[in-house]
Amino acid sequence: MTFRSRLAKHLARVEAVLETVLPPEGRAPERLHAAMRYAVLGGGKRVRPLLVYLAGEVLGAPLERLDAPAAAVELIHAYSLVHDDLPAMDDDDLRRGRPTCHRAFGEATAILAGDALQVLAFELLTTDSKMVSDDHQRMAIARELATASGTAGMAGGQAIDLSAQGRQMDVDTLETMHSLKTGALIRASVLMGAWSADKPPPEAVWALSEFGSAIGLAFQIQDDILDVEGDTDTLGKTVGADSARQKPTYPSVAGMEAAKGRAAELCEIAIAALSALGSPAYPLRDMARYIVHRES
Ligand code: GRG
Repeated sequence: MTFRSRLAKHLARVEAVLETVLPPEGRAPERLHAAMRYAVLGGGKRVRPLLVYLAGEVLGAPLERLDAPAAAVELIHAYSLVHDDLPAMDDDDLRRGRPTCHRAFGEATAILAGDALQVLAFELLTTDSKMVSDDHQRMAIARELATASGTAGMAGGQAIDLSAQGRQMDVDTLETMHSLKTGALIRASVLMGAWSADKPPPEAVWALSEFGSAIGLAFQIQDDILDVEGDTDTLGKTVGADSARQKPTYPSVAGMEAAKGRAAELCEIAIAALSALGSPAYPLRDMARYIVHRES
């Protein structure tokens, strides 16, 4: 199967799973459910769920075991985007090519929608009957997602980001911020796939963790590059928003050439981490290349 057709298959799968796990729009409270569905189902590349499927497949996990972890990580991601776009955070008007959730539904409903998406993710992980049956592995899956979302992950990275606006930052601090804010959830996606396999060998989990850390940071560096060189229509969000807010980004702190060099270097580090996993890991290698070459 080509990489492209594998991605198309997994994309269709996660879209169908998300459609089923979200509350139907006609169920009360209708406006809240409509806002949740708007935030999740309105496009997006689905990079994190794709990584759950691709990493799980490397270690032989059946696809139906990966559905709930894949949907759960996208629910958390969608939640983070809704809250990140709020007036108290980035105050953005455009997301995935249309008005942000608070622009479409109002601020209070957007906050609630984000909150409800977060708990729905964990409800899914604790109730899905098709996930891996080993209790320790199920706990590990929930733990990876929780840790990557909290103060040692997204929320912590966002806190550094908020305090850094308009200030100087060195490259090491910037990399820490990026690894927490964005990288942690991408690494968690890879590990949630790994923990879904039957007794994953510790060396394989370690290799996938290294892979996830490297592509997680590379993903945010490419996001910074696209904030300068991308196109608003292709990206579906406003280009130049980070520079306008005087946010430290890789190009603003280290220069564009260094940003591109570091993204390429991290891609190579990620691919090297996969070497012990052999040819089953080729789709993850292709995913690493996509992450640093994407235009949206
Ligand atoms: C949600 C736990 C939690 C805390 C709230 C708001 C916040 C704290 C953190 C923000 C994290 C955040 C929004 C990071 C940006 C990551 C990023 C590069 C988003 C864009 O991801 P893509 O390109 O978007 O995968 P699509 O639309 O394709 O899904």
